[in-house]
Amino acid sequence: MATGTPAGPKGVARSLDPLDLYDIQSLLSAEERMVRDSVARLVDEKVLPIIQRHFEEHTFPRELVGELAALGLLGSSFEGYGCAGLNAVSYGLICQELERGDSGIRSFVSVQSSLCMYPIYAFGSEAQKQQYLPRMATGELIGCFGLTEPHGGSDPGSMKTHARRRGGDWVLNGAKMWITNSPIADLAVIWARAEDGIRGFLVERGTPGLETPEIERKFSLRASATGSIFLQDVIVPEANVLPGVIGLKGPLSCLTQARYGITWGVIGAAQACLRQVLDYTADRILFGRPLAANQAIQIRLAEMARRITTAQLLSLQLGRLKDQGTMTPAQVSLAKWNNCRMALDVARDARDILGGAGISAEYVPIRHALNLESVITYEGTETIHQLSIGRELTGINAF
Ligand code: TGC
Ligand code: FAD
Repeated sequence: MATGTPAGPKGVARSLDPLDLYDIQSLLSAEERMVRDSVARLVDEKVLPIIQRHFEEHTFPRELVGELAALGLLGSSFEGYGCAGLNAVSYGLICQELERGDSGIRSFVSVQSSLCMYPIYAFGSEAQKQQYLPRMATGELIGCFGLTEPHGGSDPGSMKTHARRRGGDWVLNGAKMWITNSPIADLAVIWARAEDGIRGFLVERGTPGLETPEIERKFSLRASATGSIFLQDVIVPEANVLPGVIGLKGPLSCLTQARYGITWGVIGAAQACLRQVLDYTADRILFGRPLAANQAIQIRLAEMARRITTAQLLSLQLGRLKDQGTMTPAQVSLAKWNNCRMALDVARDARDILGGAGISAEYVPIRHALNLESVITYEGTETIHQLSIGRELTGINAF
């Protein structure tokens, strides 16, 4: 947004962009700004007009997949295989703009890019990369990532899903729960315990014994498809095992990629809420003056801007560290915790400032707040990230 915002009701001139008080955009390269602006246009023109209906109807807007792919947003960070080869900050900006639309759309891109294409790119054989990545970049193949199990997602090391060798194949048995995209996925990256440790398996839809029922009655991420995965004597050929990793560090390093994107994404959701309350409180007249003229309201708006600005600086520096190859999981945990908490608090407070209108689908905060209840939980709950930082600070594992 351009600077030089018009004067407020009392005629005080304003020079800063309320959604970018520290002029973060001046720290972006021309290419990063171009990526952000093109995704912002897509969100304004294609996502915002339809997203509320999909949220209400509890449907994933599948019609957007081609649009996301056409802009190069699926696997945008990877080199080759039909991918755009963008840097980490650009990926962050993509997440930010998509989540300004809806967390469900950012979730779709996170899962496709960071949780499905990334393990194939990082740990797959050349044949697996050639077979899957180009078709995932075009959206022809949709992926899902099966790590969480019904007995407790915070502790994936206690995984029960297992893989046994049978001749040249593997036989998978187990259950996964809360899996984004599983009902619509063509390919599932399944993490299962083998004799030598946790391994990743590429399981294609249609494989006998694989079921992916949708989880109904969600009050959050309603424009995203979430399901279970049941595996009963599912036979996977050796060619579909990821050869490059054994152990929990395989799935955890995928989570690091996705959590990084989430730190940016939630900023977009918070910005959408702040934008809405700035407009609303300027127009709504109570006690003979705009709601925005009350000190108590201005303090709440200032608090939102302070927290958004802090989150922007965290994510930008995290992105620069990622681009120079020095980002660590504990740094990601700090930003995932801080930024999700920030966005959820902003969305809840924005909903309150709208009064009764705050519960209406005509306004965005209630949808973002409901979505963010998932975002603060998945990819490691707030507590898990706090304990990760505690472990980094003390050297003591308190999990
Ligand atoms: P721990 O002993 O700490 O680690 C085991 C091995 O993994 C390595 N490691 C990591 N590597 C890369 N990135 C990370 N973030 C890593 N964290 C750990 C570690 O070095 C070790 O390697 P090695 O070689 O020594 O074996 O494992 P732990 O069992 O103590 O667990 C640690 C803990 C609690 C942090 C971990 O289990 C955890 O992160 N739990 C939360 C699980 C979680 O986030 N699940 C998310 C599921 S996917 C999802 O939610 C998708 S939503 C997507 C959407 O819709 O957007
Ligand atoms: P639990 O692990 O049972 O945790 C319950 C509570 O206990 C939490 O508050 C937690 O913080 C707390 N807790 C846990 N351990 C400790 C401790 N040591 N000390 C103190 N408190 C603790 N997973 C996937 O694999 N793939 C996906 O695509 C995916 N998509 C998702 C989409 C949605 C909409 C949702 C809601 C979840 C998704 N998940 C996915 C699962 C998600 O990662 C898990 O929900 C999350 O990791 C938490 O696991 P859990 O729900 O089993 O909670």
